[in-house]
Amino acid sequence: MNEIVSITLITIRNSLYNEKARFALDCFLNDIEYQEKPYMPVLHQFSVRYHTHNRGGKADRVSSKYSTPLMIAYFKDGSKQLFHDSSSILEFIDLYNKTRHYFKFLRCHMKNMYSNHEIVQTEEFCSPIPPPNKLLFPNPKAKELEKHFSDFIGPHTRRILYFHLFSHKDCANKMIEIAHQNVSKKQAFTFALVYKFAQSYIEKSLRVTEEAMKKSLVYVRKECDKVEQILKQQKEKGQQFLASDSLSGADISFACMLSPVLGISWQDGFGANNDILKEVLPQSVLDEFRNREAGQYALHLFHHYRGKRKAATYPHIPEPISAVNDQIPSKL
Ligand SMILES: N[C@@H](CCC(=O)N[C@@H](CS)C(=O)NCC(=O)O)C(=O)O
Repeated sequence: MNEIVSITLITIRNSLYNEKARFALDCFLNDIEYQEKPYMPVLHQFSVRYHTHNRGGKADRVSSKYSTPLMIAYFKDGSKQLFHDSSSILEFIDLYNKTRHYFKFLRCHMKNMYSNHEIVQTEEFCSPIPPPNKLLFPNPKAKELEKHFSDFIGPHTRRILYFHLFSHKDCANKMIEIAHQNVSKKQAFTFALVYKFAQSYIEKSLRVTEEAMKKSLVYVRKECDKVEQILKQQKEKGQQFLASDSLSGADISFACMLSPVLGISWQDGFGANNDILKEVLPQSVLDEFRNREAGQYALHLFHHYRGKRKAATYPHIPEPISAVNDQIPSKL
């Protein structure tokens, strides 16, 4: 098996889709170090173009062909593979884990077959497929929900957040401050020169208008209703998560896609410093989503399952604190 030796992740540091990739890497591939190269919007394009020889990936409904996350996996045989989309990153992690488990299973059996010692029954020995709690996609439902949340919640929560950020009276300073908290000094200074262009690019490409934002709010509310319904059905089956009895890609995707309207930051477990976003989102939005069951569920996932970053990142972001807020039940 061609093993991964290292991973580079090109990100827009504060983005929800990038957090989805980090969350999955930190939880499901935490024995492999990855280096994050964080960018601010617009400046990310230089890095994506550089690593893809200007070709980029594939544009989709919600992003351009130069979008992030871009993951580069370097293998033992010297080859590398590029992944241009958060869902394909999650699929790859899942496939990689299944493959290496299968190889361990084979090795284990061979060892037992050819040794005179007593048979050792390890976890790998029992089945060629890893246990469901080691899988991002333990069943087709997990995959379906993961994609659904990415396509139908992410674009709306992102628009809501950008609308409030751009209409804030101190928008310019807030944007520059976010840059100083999340990317290198040099990049933050460059961003200060281009933030106006970044703003109008984002406004146009993501249709950040008041009318669209209001519609987005309605969509997100409906999606939260659906999630609450799923959680209820899962509880009736005795399962605590959205697609199975353990954390899956569906849960990670939901938590990350809802995160912009929760004003989530690293104190909550998020892998970037988003403190300022809490200041720009209206209290009514924060209260609404943080207090409803779907929001509590997303916060619960960040607090208890986000996992720790293995690789050192630059600039340094403190480790997520899993301090449990009184309002968040430890078990839902
Ligand atoms: N389908 C993509 C969407 C990613 C996406 O929208 N990324 C945004 C950041 S939130 C981005 O990089 N936008 C810049 C661009 O499209 O050039 C995925 O899931 O990876």
